[in-house]
Amino acid sequence: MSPATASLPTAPAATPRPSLPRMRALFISDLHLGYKGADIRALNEMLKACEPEHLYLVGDVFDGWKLEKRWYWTQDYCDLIDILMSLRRRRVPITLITGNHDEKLREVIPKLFRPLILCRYGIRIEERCMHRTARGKKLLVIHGDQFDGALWRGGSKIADQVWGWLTERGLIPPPRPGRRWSLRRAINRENGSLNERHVSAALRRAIHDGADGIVFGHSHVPILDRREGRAVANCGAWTVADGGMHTAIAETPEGRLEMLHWPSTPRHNGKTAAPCTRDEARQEGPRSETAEHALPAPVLSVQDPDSARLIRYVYALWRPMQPGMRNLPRPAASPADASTKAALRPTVAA
Ligand SMILES: [Mn+2]
Repeated sequence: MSPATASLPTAPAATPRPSLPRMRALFISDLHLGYKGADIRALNEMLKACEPEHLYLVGDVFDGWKLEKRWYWTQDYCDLIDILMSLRRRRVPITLITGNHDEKLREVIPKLFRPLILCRYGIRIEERCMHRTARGKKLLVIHGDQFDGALWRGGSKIADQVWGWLTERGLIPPPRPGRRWSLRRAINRENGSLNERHVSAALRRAIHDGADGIVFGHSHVPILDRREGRAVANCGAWTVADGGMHTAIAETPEGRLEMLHWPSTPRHNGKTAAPCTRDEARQEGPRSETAEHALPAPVLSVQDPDSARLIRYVYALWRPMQPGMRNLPRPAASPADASTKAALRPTVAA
């Protein structure tokens, strides 16, 4: 199984959308909604350009670690939820696999809401699932944080917080213009075997579970390989991309796995979407409570009233401890649904 590359546009914003291959299933992971380095605009462009028969979101869809510290939501996120809702209306099954950054979805109370989310929004939430390909092969779909050692699992959240604090304040300058310091790159440089160990652990899990292959994410390092007769696929990520490319894994109607590449969103200054640079951090000023209130909240809107409800559910799950900008979107036509509000209220206590 050799990784095939989808047609690559040079500038997605300016050129007509490329035609992606028809796909039976699309696997994307590590969207990290709530993290400023998430390039959801590029993801939206790709999702609009393809028509998967089944969509798998393979973990870390929401960056709860960031959201619970400071609520951050953009129009691109709203558009993404609208796209998911439109897929649901076209009866495309959506499976959301939980990851370590949205681990709250694995807790007891959110688990109780899974049937409601499935029934109302068409999104099935699971820790892992088995996808059956057109050739009848079983693919284990799992985020992959389960393969981390206990020590790394405990340390990664602290490392993430320290790293986020430093980068968002622009305290760590990029080593040279146009190239940011990357935790992943540093890990790869310092410990090239870390990723290999992750892949080996994934393969062992696939063998253990009697699967013919495994699709995962978590490390943000895209892989499509065949090991010991089994498919091993890492979807990559939709955060700041090395080389300006995001990736996804697709299953063709014939049951073959392919890696899709999609360019990251070019910014007006030519850079790719990224966390705050030093200058931007300075412009935004200190993140005190008063500063948050002084900023005009961006006006967000969604097309589908269900999208607004779903986003309120996400807000209820990761309601930040500090009061801040609570920019929740309004549906284009906004029928306030009192019954939904009542249904969502219990999760606030979670
Ligand atoms: Mn992860």
